[in-house]
Amino acid sequence: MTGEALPPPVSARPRPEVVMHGTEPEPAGWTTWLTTTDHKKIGIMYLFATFGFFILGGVEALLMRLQLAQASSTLIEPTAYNGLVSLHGTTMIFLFVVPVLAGFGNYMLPLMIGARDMAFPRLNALSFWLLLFGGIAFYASLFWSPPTAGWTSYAPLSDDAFLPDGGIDAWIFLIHLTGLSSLLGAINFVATIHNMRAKGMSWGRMPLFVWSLLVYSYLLILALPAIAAAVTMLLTDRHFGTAFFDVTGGGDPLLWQHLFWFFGHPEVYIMILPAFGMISEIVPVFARKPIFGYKAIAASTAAIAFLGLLVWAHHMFTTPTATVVLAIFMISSFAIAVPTGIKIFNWIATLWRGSIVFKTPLYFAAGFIGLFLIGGISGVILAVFPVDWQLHDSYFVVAHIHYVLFGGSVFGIFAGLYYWFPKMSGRMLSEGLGKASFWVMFVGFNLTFLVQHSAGLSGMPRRIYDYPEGAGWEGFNLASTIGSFLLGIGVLMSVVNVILSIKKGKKAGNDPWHGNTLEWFVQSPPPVNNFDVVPRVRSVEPMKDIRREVARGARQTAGTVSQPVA
Ligand code: HEM
Ligand SMILES: [Cu+2]
Repeated sequence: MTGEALPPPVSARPRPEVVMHGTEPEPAGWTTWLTTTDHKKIGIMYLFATFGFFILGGVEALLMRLQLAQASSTLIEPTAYNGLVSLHGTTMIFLFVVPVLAGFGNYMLPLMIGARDMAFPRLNALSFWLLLFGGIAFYASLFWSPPTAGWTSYAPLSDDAFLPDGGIDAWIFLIHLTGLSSLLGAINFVATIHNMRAKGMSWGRMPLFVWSLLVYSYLLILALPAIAAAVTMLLTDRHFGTAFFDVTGGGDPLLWQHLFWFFGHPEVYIMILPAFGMISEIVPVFARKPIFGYKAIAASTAAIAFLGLLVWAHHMFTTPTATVVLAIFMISSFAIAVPTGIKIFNWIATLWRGSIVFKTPLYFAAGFIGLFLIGGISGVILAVFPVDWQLHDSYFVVAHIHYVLFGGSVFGIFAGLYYWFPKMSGRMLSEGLGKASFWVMFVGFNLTFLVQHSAGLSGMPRRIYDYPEGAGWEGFNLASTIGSFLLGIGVLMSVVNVILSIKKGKKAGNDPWHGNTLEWFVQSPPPVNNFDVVPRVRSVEPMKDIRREVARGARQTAGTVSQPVA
């Protein structure tokens, strides 16, 4: 060491502190996980359970891709393929993307708004257990007969006249249980955000991830009743003699499609808005600049949600519908591109001329922006109803959903994972392995799904287990299957990264990224009560204020600060 004087310790300044006496010691052991109402433990359980389902859904996808690698393949039976499509789509949506976002929300929300827990901690635990039991009930059907009507379970195929076995019933059970889980979780998020923000955190100072969670929650509350009603009607059609969807009894299968998509389209925004929120947190931190257009991003989140409730029939362009109605749904779908474009513009403007710090969370965030943009553009193309007449139920649609759901939501989720893992575990994920995982995923993803646009344009229908030689689809499918395994390897590299880093990773400290929001104020991992002292919020970037204040007080450059440790 040279002879330079040590800077005065940060804790030298007296700070007000709440000191508690006679608190119960924290219980330990695995049973605490079963009985916990701590939002952080519940969040961790959400993350582990949903990533488990992600792996299952991924294995199902790879099995389908193996079958489709070559024409006239006989690897997988047709009914088994139908089961795989249905399990895969349902798992990815209801057991992975929607609940994994709830998992991040659970963990981060109270920390980001300066609260000590969610508004209803026990209800929060119930949400998690309902989700887990929904997943278990659904997968139990594998021992009898899995559902085979796709993730949309269209009537009349899903009615008892065509699929009398229990698979559809297991699917209905899953929708009920996970739906209740999401609904209770959403009510909890809304109550927490409305009532439990730190002093000074007005609506205009709320982190953008929190804004997105609020809108996600309202959308769930508005959309879930439609599908809950639909699956209940399907249940009574199947078992109790009603005929809501049965033409022979005076019902109408189109009613299913309306109810399903009145839920289903908002569901895609439920799956993407919180990912948008994560990107809006990550991009400014790694661009070392304030977010460009905070208000526009928050407002566009609400605008997308509102418009998202008005476009459901763009999934029904091929049903008999008056042209004027088709035109209305086409135009309302186009309109969503405006607030979405605003967000993309603002993220790019935030990066523009920033002093960019190239870390893995930013890689995934940048990947997200590019891939989601492609998915958004193919979405606008499909919203032109005469184009949809041509491309409906083709691989073009499969490419589109995967660009928005995987390239969008899942890349966003990985960005969030790399960004917040240090807070949750106290350890850094390996940057080398993280970046390698990103590149393998990025290349694998595009190889898998870019060519599917072409397969769809040359006529390959979706949900087929087999295709003839000479249809001209062999090259696309082989490339896609190779890509999917690359993608699988890329995902696995991140899984390995988590396993290696959770115990052995580099110590993270409280604020490894120099974050803007309050979660970086507490220790990593945070103590049970989160905050001994809740800081007063004076701007959208309270941590920047705190660092500046400490630097001023201690007359030194801003270092990592923390709440006082007892
Ligand atoms: C390893 C990555 C993945 C691969 C290789 C993959 C592959 C596939 C394949 C082969 C299909 C069947 C297409 C058809 O026959 O119509 C499919 C359908 C689907 N996938 Fe994926 N997928 C992956 C990840 C995801 C993710 C992350 C999501 C959602 C977040 C997702 C959502 C869906 C949905 C909703 C369907 C439609 C299911 C249905 O038609 O009922 N996939 N995927
Ligand atoms: Cu839609």
